[in-house]
Amino acid sequence: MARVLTAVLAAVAVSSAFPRTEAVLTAPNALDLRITTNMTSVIPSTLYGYMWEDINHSGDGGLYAELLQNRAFQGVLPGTQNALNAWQPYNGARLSVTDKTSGVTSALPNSLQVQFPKTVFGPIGFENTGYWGIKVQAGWTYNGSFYAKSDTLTGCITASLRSTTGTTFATATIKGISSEWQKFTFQFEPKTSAPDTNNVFHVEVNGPEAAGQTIYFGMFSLCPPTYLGRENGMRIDLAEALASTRPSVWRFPGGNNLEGESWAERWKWNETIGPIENRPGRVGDWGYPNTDGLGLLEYLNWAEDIGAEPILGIWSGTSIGNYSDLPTWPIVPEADLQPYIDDAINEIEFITADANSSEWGALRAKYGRVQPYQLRYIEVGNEDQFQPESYAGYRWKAFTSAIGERFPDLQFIATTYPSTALDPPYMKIDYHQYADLTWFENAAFMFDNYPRNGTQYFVGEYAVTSTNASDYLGTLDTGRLAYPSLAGAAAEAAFMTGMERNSDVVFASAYAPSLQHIRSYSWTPDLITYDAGGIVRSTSYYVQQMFSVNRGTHVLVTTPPSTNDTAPLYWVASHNNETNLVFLKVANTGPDDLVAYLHFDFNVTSLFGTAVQISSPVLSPLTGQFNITNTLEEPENIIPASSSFSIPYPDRYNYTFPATSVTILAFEAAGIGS
Ligand SMILES: *[C@@H]1O[C@H](CO)[C@@H](O)[C@H](O)[C@H]1NC(C)=O
Ligand SMILES: *[C@@H]1O[C@H](CO)[C@@H](O)[C@H](O)[C@H]1NC(C)=O
Ligand SMILES: *[C@@H]1O[C@H](CO)[C@@H](O)[C@H](O)[C@H]1NC(C)=O
Ligand SMILES: *[C@@H]1O[C@H](CO)[C@@H](O)[C@H](O)[C@H]1NC(C)=O
Ligand SMILES: *[C@@H]1O[C@H](CO)[C@@H](O)[C@H](O)[C@H]1NC(C)=O
Ligand SMILES: *[C@@H]1O[C@H](CO)[C@@H](O)[C@H](O)[C@H]1NC(C)=O
Ligand SMILES: *[C@@H]1O[C@H](CO)[C@@H](O)[C@H](O)[C@H]1NC(C)=O
Ligand SMILES: *[C@@H]1O[C@H](CO)[C@@H](O)[C@H](O)[C@H]1NC(C)=O
Ligand SMILES: *[C@@H]1O[C@H](CO)[C@@H](O)[C@H](O)[C@H]1NC(C)=O
Ligand SMILES: *[C@@H]1O[C@H](CO)[C@@H](O)[C@H](O)[C@H]1NC(C)=O
Ligand SMILES: *[C@@H]1O[C@H](CO)[C@@H](O)[C@H](O)[C@H]1NC(C)=O
Ligand SMILES: CC(=O)N[C@H]1CO[C@H](CO)[C@@H](O)[C@@H]1O
Repeated sequence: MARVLTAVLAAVAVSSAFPRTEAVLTAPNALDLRITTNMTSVIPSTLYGYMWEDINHSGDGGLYAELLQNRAFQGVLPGTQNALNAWQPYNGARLSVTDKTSGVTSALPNSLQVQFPKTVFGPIGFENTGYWGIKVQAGWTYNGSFYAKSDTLTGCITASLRSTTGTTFATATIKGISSEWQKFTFQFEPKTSAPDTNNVFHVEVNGPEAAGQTIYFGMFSLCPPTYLGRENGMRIDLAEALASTRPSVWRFPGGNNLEGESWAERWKWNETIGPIENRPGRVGDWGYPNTDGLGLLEYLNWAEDIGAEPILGIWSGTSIGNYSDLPTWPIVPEADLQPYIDDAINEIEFITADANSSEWGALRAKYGRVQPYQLRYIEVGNEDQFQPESYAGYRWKAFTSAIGERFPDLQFIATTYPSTALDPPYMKIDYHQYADLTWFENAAFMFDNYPRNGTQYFVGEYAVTSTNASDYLGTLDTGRLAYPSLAGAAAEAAFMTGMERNSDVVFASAYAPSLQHIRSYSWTPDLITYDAGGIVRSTSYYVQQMFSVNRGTHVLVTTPPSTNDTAPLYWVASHNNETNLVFLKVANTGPDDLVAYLHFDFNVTSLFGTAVQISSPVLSPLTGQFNITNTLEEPENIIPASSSFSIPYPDRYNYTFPATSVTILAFEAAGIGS
């Protein structure tokens, strides 16, 4: 079919400040769009959510509330300068990381050795610079702790929160140090907020008393109030931002960060549980050590707290170490796979087994969680299309058959390309896509003709990454986006209308990655960007939130259906049978305002409808306003605007969708689904 509708789909002048071209003004027609009462698929409750791994300090230095970087000297080489990352001496103390004295626990062999010169004037000590700063907030209670020992020094230690220019916000005195490791705890309650994040955690002793002596320190922690007050919990602003999109799936723990650089460095669930002193941490896949303070139970609790269902990734026998050496990437041979399968079975048992009848369930109870967690989905590996032969050859079968035999109610998600046949056939597949805008717009229809044969998609990672189709994973110079743009978010929304319309085939989705620390990142763009002090929600964030929060239970048929021919308008209509709300979600990815004459096969029963929308306040393609982004400096360039509009006729309404916008209309209706 030719692009018939494009001819009749054009802009209508609306009273707005938007400048427009003559070509647009001469095309007066609009789209006639009927929303019918016919329902197609039931929308699964799992449709929208997140993919999670510790990347760009999304975990350590991000969602995990811990404020001290390199708090326990995990994943570093003793004696090196790098091992002192984020630590600095104060007034001439000599710092080094050592494993020559016994560590706090066997999991944490490294300690901070602090040596004082023979002659010292004034206080002396060291500081931690946090994750590129520390937020000091009046009214917050900061829980602090560290381990210390010294063979000779018995005087008191002063810990404080202070600015880099010497203002002290809170202080605590620690007494009773001895030659054995002891844990010291304290609290900071600053009375004033610091004006910026140029603050440090400062530790000092009396110089003349300490002169010539040595103290060892280990496992520091400084924790502000957390989301829902959970101990060892989440940073409140980031947690609230994610929670307020009401995600319903949480895929974790990776991603490449599940796989490890080598087999030995893979994410090991059993080393992320229990007291933080028992967690060795690991060299993560994204350029920095992981503390694993954010471990299996923290993730499961978090998912439960925000009402998201976990999708648990299990290690499937490959690591990414020799990425560039493809296809000689190391793979566990079939004969050696059993221990890794057993490990996954133990992990699932730890999560789901009764506390009284299972060794692993009992361990979970010991760590504070008696009740088993809900778990339905197991994802076998990550992006195994890079090793399809062994995945199809034996890995998929080995994991799914052994785990399936033990846990018959679990559903498995495969991670090869959809074109790879697997034995047994996969019924769910994780599909990833990072691409330019045009790809996402075209892909708004990719699921429309997918066979309804029981196989379902999890669109487990996706984002518009670039304005440049031929270099969508390139650098910022070649079109890679630093932050999600308005145009990119509109293209993602176009794609999401296709996912929702076909949510009998697409049972879940996850934008990725979620978070980046602006001072240390590698993958752009991300949904939320932050520094030690604040966060910025991106245009893509708002699209995720708008789509997720405004959820129907059933897809409604529209005529014409959203197709290539109606581009650049993309839409999906749905009905929620609990609230009787009808939703119309529309992306306009084009440079012109477009009108739709809406007709309803039902009666709108509310006098008012509501609209939530992101669009550009100023429309100027020449200056690239479609590329407009929210940044830490300008976090509110694009924020959703809500409005209500009266619906004078129960069965029709005209609505103008602005250029490069995403809009969700909602109104109450009678006579659907009865
Ligand atoms: C709605 O469903 C009825 C009954 O199945 C069918 O006759 C009609 O063509 C459908 N309308 C649309 C717009 O799909
Ligand atoms: C801080 O410590 C207090 C007292 O021990 C405790 O009640 C509270 O839960 C802790 N807060 C966090 C976020 O761990
Ligand atoms: C990568 O390859 C090199 C040599 O080719 C090998 O020494 C190394 O162990 C490999 N790394 C991993 C993680 O397998
Ligand atoms: C975790 O399990 C692995 C086996 O997969 C084992 O080698 C390792 O020792 C265990 N670690 C701990 C701390 O129990
Ligand atoms: C587990 O056993 C304890 C006593 O040992 C009992 O109080 C508790 O009810 C049991 N829990 C379950 C879930 O069976
Ligand atoms: C939509 O149009 C684009 C560009 O013409 C094409 O590549 C794509 O296959 C079309 N999609 C569908 C579902 O027809
Ligand atoms: C469903 O169809 C797709 C596409 O042809 C195919 O890849 C998949 O294996 C099919 N699923 C089943 C269960 O036959
Ligand atoms: C709404 O639809 C769902 C899915 O079909 C169904 O399970 C539920 O019972 C319906 N609720 C009402 C109030 O009709
Ligand atoms: C809408 O309301 C009118 C007037 O009350 C009524 O005649 C008509 O049947 C209703 N239509 C539907 C689809 O319920
Ligand atoms: C967005 O920016 C890219 C790269 O600077 C440019 O090629 C493109 O034309 C811009 N798009 C719009 C709509 O301004
Ligand atoms: C929508 O606009 C068209 C064209 O201006 C007009 O004929 C129609 O009455 C309008 N419909 C409503 C519900 O305002
Ligand atoms: C790929 C990668 O590791 N990117 C950056 C993530 O953050 C670290 C700093 O902790 C950077 O060094 C990496 O380049």
